[in-house]
Amino acid sequence: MTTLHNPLLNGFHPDPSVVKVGDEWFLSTSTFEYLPGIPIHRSTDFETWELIGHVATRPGQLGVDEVPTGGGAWAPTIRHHDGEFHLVITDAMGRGMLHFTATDAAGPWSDGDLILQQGTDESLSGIDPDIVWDAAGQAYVTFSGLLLSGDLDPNAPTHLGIQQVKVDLDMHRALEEPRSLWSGTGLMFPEAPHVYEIDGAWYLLIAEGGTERGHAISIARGSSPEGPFASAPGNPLVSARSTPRPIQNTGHGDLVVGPDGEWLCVLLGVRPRSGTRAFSALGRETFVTPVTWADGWPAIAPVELAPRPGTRVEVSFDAPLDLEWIGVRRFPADVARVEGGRLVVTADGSTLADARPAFVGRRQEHLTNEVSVRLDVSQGVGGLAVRYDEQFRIELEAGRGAVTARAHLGGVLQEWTHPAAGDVLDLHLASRKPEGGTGIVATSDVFHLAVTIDGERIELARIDGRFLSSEVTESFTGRVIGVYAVDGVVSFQRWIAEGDDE
Ligand code: 6LW
Repeated sequence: MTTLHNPLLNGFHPDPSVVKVGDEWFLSTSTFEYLPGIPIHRSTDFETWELIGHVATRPGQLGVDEVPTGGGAWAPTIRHHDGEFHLVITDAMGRGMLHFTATDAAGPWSDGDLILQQGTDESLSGIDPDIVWDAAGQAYVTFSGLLLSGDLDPNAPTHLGIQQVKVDLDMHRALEEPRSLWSGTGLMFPEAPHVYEIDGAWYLLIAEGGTERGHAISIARGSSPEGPFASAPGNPLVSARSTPRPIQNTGHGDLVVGPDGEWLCVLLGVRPRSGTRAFSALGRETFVTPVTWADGWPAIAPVELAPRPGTRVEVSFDAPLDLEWIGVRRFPADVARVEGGRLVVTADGSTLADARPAFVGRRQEHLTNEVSVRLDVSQGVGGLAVRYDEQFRIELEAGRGAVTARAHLGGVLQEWTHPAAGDVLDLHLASRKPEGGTGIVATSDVFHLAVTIDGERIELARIDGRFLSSEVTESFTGRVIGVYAVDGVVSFQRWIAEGDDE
């Protein structure tokens, strides 16, 4: 019997899509402005998942270098057809709606072709594309008709419901104007469509209600990939809204047959904490839940929390960076190099307030977590930071004889500084449950920022963690903890990240 760990993928991995190929499963998620983009995880048992590569590993595959926060790689669909992996995705406020292919899911993937409207050289307008083929091999792209303005203005998008076009995949061009399909039970933001042929019937699965607490999954059934689709009597199939469940915002699902031959649904969710469970520090993660069928309709079980044991990651930089390291609108290799057992980051005039900082990091994967780095600031200034985006970030910076903790919270800045004569220091950035005596209670977590100087650990600051949560930042991503340089060259000798979900 398969053990369904939840989260299935810890840390910000929203909008999951999964495909079964033989006895393996391949899962893709959104990455927004981060690079490399669109990770592919592989499993042979749906329990252990290995990050095997990314779709976007080369400049130009995505156009994220100028996208606003939260733009970029939104909501892939991964499928396998005629011996090839296919992935469709919208590079929001970047290139547009794209189609990638690969013979090996680990890559290399193709450069990515725009899926063009009929009669123009413009990309199809919409998000959350899905791709499916009928028995004759005709490809259908089904998507959420969201018209995005140039910036991510919540009042700007116009929702046109769920739409579909037949596509000539050789020409990467729609063969018709978008047709509207069933678009849910009337909740807001019908999106994340997936079309399946199951036991001779065609199903259209969607998310509706918005990716926040009202998120839900609904389904409809028809006799053709084009519909018409009739709504399931039990819609919405899953939603955590108004429930006390520890996993909230459940929605944006994809169906697949699991190792036991039973159907499963992977979907996004959050693990909010605080007195009213208001703040989701890690952002939207990937979860999984069982699906059963009756009378030709699926029933999706509520998502049960089943956290994996805590982890400890120790990196001594004597080998190339592993695939978990990501950069902000730039590739890690543009920012840092591994040299002589150190990770060397060279400042380029940018700071974490800029679009493409000299920063490379990893997702925060645990609700209770501590990252420690040993760095040498004899040639520069830099440190350790946790970011949601340019406006919401916390820095622990060393150099020029001092260590400074700095909280940038939506334009409000507070700093704490301590003298530090040495060049080689240990910096510590921890997320801990709120505890009495810190004066900060009823929140998701508390950041503790400290430095070890000559063997003595000195705490500089404690900062309420709520400000770096997806609800406060309204950022589609999640916390990313990394190293950076703002002047000269900073070399990092060791990275230790450990945490758990207690
Ligand atoms: C994704 C869409 C959504 O494309 O957010 O809120 C977008 N819903 O399904 C990014 O995750």
